[in-house]
Amino acid sequence: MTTKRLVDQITKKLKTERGKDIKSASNKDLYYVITSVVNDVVNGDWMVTQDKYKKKKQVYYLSMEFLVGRLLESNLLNSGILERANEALLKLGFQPQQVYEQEHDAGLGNGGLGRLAACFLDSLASLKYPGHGCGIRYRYGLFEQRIIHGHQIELPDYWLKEEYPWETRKIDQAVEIHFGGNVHMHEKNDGTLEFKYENTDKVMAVPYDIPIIGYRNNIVNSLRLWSAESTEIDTDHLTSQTDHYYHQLDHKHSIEQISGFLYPDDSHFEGKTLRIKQQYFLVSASIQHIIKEYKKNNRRSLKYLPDKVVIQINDTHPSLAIPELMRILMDQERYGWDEAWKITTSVMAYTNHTTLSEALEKWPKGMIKDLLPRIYMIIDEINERFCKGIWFDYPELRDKIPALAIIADDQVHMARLAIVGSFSINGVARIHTEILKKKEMKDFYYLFPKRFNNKTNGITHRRWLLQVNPNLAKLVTDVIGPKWIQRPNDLIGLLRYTKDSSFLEKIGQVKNENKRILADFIHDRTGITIDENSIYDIQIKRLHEYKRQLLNVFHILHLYNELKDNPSLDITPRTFIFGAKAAPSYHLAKEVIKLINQVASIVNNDKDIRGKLKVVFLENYNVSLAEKLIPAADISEQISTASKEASGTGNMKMMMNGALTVGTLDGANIEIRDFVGNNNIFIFGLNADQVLDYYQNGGYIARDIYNTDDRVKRILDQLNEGAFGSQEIEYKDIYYNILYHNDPYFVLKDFDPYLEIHELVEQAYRDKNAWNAMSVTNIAHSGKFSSDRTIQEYASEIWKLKKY
Ligand code: 26W
Repeated sequence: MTTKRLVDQITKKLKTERGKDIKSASNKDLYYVITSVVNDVVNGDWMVTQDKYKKKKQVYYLSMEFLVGRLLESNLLNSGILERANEALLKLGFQPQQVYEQEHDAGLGNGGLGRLAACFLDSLASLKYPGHGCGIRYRYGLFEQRIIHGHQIELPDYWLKEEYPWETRKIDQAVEIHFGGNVHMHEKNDGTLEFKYENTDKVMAVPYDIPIIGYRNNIVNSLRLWSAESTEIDTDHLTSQTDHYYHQLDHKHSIEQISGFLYPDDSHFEGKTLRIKQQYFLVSASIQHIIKEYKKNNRRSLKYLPDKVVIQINDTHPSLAIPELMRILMDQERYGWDEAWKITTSVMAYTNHTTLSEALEKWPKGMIKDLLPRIYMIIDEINERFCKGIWFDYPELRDKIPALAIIADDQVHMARLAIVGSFSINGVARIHTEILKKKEMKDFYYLFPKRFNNKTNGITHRRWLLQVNPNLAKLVTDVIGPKWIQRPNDLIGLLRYTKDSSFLEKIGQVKNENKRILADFIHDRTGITIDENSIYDIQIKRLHEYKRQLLNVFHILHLYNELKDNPSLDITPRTFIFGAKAAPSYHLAKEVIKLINQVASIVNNDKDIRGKLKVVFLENYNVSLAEKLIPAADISEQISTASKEASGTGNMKMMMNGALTVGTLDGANIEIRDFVGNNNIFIFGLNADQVLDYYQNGGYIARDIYNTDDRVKRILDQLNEGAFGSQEIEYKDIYYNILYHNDPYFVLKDFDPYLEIHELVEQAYRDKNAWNAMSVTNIAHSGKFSSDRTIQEYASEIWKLKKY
């Protein structure tokens, strides 16, 4: 499509679809009109793709979260019309970015796990794999964060307030989901058992499909999001009484709640009934859909389902897919247990994303029994057979049965269910998978060694480099040509330019330009002026104790104290930028947010500091904000307590944009280090073995560090006493957590090595040429962290999928 044609189409659609001419049109009008242009381009390909997939093996990625963010710009990019759309908009007198920003982020995820699912969809389509996402169409996404007097306030994120132009409601494909009721067992004449469900609550799952556009390949996959609606009003029982009418409205309301909102906590498991309803709702709707599709496209029996279908379970949240498929195979399709089990365990594959024990899902068994009686029976049977199997076949593990049983201590352990019911179990970075095999899931690894495998996470380089950093992408293409876009590993060709000072200078210029743009944005948003020549030191991720934003704050406070003691100290100016949401009920995390904001207001306004330090907390961190920050990062803070961060993916995004990592040997940082080498990354602190050893054998006493390191004592006392001249700055909970709960995340232990590594950062930054060479080295190796590589591995090693 030429620019001129686009201009014509836009003007025409403005008239026919918005009733506007170009003079009266707003940015919002342009947003809707361009979306409609994309949909026109894409819809034909969508039909053709789905039709061509019919006979192929398909993967269904089941996930409670898909954090897709905005879609217009990436859809334009992938359909190959971004440049011309930009030109057309400019011609018509509009700023493209202002138009794209009209789209409300689809914030249907908490963080890493949800964004990973979105990157995977992009790679699946771009690599022409027949794959679909299945999720929930929450009416409210992750809360919108406001900072008021330094405190986090949560506002509902009603992202569907205005029409969402990417979705299509498919009412004809709605399915029914049953909750509660009772199960009756009958023996049939042939001696087989039949299960009948009575008095269940019925809920309708209505699918909304979103196109997932491959990169310039005419492939369009689907993301199917289910919405809960009540079934037809029950006219049999209608009376004239108004209370009955109210009762029905109440009932309708409670059903719609199932897809009402996304749970905003990704750190502490909470056994809420509504949450398990959401999980079963997703799972039952998706499995019903998958079986219908299979039957429509294949003439063979469900015995051959594993030849055509593979289901990836994104963490344990959708692991009821296992008993649900068993239920359908046995109760509806009349398979016996053994055959049903064989089919199920050849279809299901499970990815683990966390080893934090407080995040593991364990449902009270009474809850599952009441809400999903038949599913409970099936889990119970899976458990019985599994435990019996251990008893007879692995006598050496008999003692461990209580620790392996799916149902134990009146709880259903979802990770154990997922392991037992899947043919593949994968972690998301090398060290994480090793910890699963050697520690968290040791006995399961002993039982099922072949099932365990690693798939190191990745990110889509299309969104996270091509789209968000067009100047860097162009510079890269200027020197190594455009092939890296299809084959991100080719970025390695940049290594040849690490000594080319004119190229390095250009790299520096691109970064500086991105930093200037971010400085303007920060000034607009917060009123804070930042020094464009300062080091932009960025930590953006959910707020968790283990991610140790607190360690970063201690470093800032230390620099502040030093500058207060000696205002003429010569340090390279630094800008510390944070973005982080805390789970609404996570008290300590919210204290840290308050602390960052308080430190910001003190440091930024202290004349003694002479602008050498600035601290910025940007509210409402989300995908769109990440897109603005990442291209401007000099330093990427990846400082989790070693062993705690399963992988991390922000580390990959920032590296791909030329930032240097300050990090612990945790998650994918280790693999980044292996590729770029120790000279191109700043590694510090305890490693995972040391941390795990302390947890197991003790030997760490935080108070000793407080007593011997004056810098630490000073900072902690400042927190305890409210030493910054304001009553409000009292952080006793943080203080007590460190000194009385013995600093569970080793902030004090890693404090000194962290300061040391930051001194190296500062020295390194003084040599711009050397810095830019390190930056290029990071970009050059970042291709290995493209989610195309990850998806390629899932497809060939787990899914056994063929490209279309
Ligand atoms: C309490 C409910 C709950 C528990 C855990 C909700 C969500 C979770 C997720 C598993 C947390 C999560 O997002 N984990 C992150 O997954 C990323 C993608 O694999 C990794 O890169 C991160 O290291 C990991 O923290």
